[in-house]
Amino acid sequence: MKVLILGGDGYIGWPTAMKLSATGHEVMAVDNYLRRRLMRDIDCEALFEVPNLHERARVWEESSGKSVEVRIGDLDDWSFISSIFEEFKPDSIIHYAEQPSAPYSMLDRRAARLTLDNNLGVTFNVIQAMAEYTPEAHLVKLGTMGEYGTPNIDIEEGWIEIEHKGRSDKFLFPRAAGSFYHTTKVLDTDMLWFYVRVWGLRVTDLMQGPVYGLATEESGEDDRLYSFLNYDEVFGTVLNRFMVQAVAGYPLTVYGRGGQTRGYLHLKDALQCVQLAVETPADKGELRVFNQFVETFSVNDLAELVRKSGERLGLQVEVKNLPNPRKEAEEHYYNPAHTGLIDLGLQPNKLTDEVVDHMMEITMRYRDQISTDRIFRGVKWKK
Ligand code: USQ
Repeated sequence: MKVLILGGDGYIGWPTAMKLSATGHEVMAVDNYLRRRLMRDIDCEALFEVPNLHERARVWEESSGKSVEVRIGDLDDWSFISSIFEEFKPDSIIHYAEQPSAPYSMLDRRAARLTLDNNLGVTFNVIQAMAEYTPEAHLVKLGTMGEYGTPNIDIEEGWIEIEHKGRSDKFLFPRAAGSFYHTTKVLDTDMLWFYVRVWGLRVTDLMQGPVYGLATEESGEDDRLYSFLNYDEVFGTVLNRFMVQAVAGYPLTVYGRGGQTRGYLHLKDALQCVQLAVETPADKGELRVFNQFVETFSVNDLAELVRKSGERLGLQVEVKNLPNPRKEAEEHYYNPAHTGLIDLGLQPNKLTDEVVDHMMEITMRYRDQISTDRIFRGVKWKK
């Protein structure tokens, strides 16, 4: 298949490009380096330097013999995105090209506006380009479990049957996002659903939980092929942050009471899920939704896993409850369905002690590069 990866330089984008090219797909990766620029702008650089996308593609080709075509440009610009679709004519489009950080979207008005313009603008352009150049293609769009929030009922896989006054119908499961970033993903879903209804597009919307991990089968131990490892408060996700904190001897930053529960998955499983979605496309006129995670943990559970791993590796790990800078439930019911991807063949990699220890060992290699003043800056949700 010809697979177009939008946001191909990102934390999941680059590993996806390697994985799908290794599998034999013809891959083009497109990015405008937005994440790199934002990381630089707000002084949140990743733990180690990551070569640019052209360079990564060269290293990958040398090590695997597989090629990834690279294009750099802004997908919010119609002349650029339309030229990409016209040239490459993808069978499948994976859309990761969004500002991915909840705290970034809550920094200030400018950051919120950038998140809104970029995320909605690119999704809109992708829809228009698909309709114009590749109406039979399948769009795999990265959404987030955070679209649902933490309702006091079981979360279904995208859709819910509602019976009301003796009649029933199927609706998108109610959404209640917890940050402005998550809200842009809700708006994406609504926009996609509209164009699926009126233009009959094929779309899979992946509700993904927080991802952890770095090495994949394709990167092996070659750090030139690793993703960004962000440990700062804005771009780092919680488990990656805790591991770096443990290695740096910085008390683990549990926000509030630490009962916040989410569905997590290893980067390798995120790749499996996306590959399964690409290889078994949604039907024409279908908005297919999968809840993409493997197991649920509270923040306290994760802190405890990292603390114990630290003990095994000879590190003294302290855990500290900080006043929560976010507005979120700290104790809540959480039971989301997640059978769709398992039914397609997902083989989950669980967060075992060995997996935590391996990630901690990788992190320890870069101990001298950790700058602890990046770890906490207190981006507040409340005005
Ligand atoms: N948390 C802490 N301490 C920290 C960092 C986070 O207690 O130092 C807590 C947060 O308050 C939250 C949970 O850990 O309750 C997860 O936070 P996170 O920063 O790992 O994840 P989040 O902001 O929700 O965003 C990440 C990705 C985003 C993706 C989302 C999936 O950055 O792109 O959409 O995970 S989900 O959380 O399911 O919406």
